[in-house]
Amino acid sequence: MDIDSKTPESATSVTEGVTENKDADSISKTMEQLDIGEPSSCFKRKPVIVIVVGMAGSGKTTFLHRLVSHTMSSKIRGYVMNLDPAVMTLPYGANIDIRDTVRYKEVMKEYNLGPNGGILTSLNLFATKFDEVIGLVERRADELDYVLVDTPGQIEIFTWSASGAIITEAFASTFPTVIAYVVDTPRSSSPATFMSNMLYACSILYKTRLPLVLVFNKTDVAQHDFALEWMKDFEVFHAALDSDHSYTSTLTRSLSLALEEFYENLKTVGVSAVTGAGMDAFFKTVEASAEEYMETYKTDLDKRRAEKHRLEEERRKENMDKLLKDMEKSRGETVVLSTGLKDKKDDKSKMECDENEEDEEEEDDYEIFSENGDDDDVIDEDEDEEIASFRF
Ligand SMILES: Nc1nc2c(ncn2[C@@H]2O[C@H](COP(=O)(O)OP(=O)(O)OP(=O)(O)O)[C@@H](O)[C@H]2O)c(=O)[nH]1
Ligand SMILES: [Mg+2]
Repeated sequence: MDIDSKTPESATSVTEGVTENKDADSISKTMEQLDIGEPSSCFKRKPVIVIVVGMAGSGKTTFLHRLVSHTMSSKIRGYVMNLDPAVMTLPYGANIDIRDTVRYKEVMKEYNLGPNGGILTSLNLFATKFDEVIGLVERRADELDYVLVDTPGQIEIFTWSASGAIITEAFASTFPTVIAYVVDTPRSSSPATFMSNMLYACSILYKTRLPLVLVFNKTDVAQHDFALEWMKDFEVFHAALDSDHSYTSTLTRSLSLALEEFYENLKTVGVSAVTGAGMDAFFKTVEASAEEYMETYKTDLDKRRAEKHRLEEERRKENMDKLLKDMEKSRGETVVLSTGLKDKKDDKSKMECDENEEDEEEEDDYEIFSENGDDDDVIDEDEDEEIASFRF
């Protein structure tokens, strides 16, 4: 499965979908092998990665289209990535499109999955190759200001899946990374919907630990001033809830108090993906967030990595000490290794092969294998076990 990278102009065609990892087990194995825990030795300040997330229909794709147009007209150097395998048509040309690598419908058929399972598995398959994507961006880093990333409509598929976490961390460990959380402003005008949206945004901040910009979209339909007021002054928010005395309303009131600190550190911007209003303000906010990333988040990320590295090192040392102690105890003693009959032939030839090689190297270090203690040449096929003994 190779990752296709294209110029935006040529990016509208979809090539044959390839899903080489046919076995679901191999997906999880490859995921484990994907190493994103190590500190990146070549962290770059540019490009800034902007991951666009938001509830289904909030306008992510339209917003991305608008961002692409804006970058082109303002001579900002952008690179566009689509991570939504289920989108039918894209209004912008993506440089990297998940649909060129994984065919969502075929994945659904092959693994017998529903639509959400299909999107998740497609993303998993793509995540296994994400080091290649990072490599592509790294090679172009000097020519780029921003990498704009569109995500699947079902927000939780990206924000709560292992592959979403892998992709986000892979970006964040190589470049300054900012999350743009798109809010459907007209649909958030009721306090309860607004609260659920804010709780989701908060959970994303909590999970990714990356700078988050709240993008109030569709301001051509409804201005976002009410939201800013609700965030600034909880009494105004409570007043909006006054007529409602249900349990949800009481809970919403309490939650608004709990979210005060979240609101305080949050950057917001009002935009309209349709009219193009607020684009300059958005890029300014992203720049400020990238600065914040370098000052706060990067340091935190490095600290977390260093701590993880230290713990791993400690555990490795502990295990090594244990092993050395065990070896001291068993020095000079003989242990018995037994294997099943089905491995007998292969093991025998492997042992002989190993023996020859080791004989050539250092004969004094250890003495090796004497099968069944005496007769090396005879192989008894009826035996249940073969026994080899060796000495430390
Ligand atoms: N009036 C108005 N409509 C918008 C705006 N942005 C998006 N829309 C409309 O909102 C609908 C959803 O837009 P999309 O861009 O597909 O939203 P999305 O978040 O990518 O959707 P999914 O990927 O399916 O979750 C479309 O009908 C858009 O035309 C906006 O700024 N103003
Ligand atoms: Mg979309």
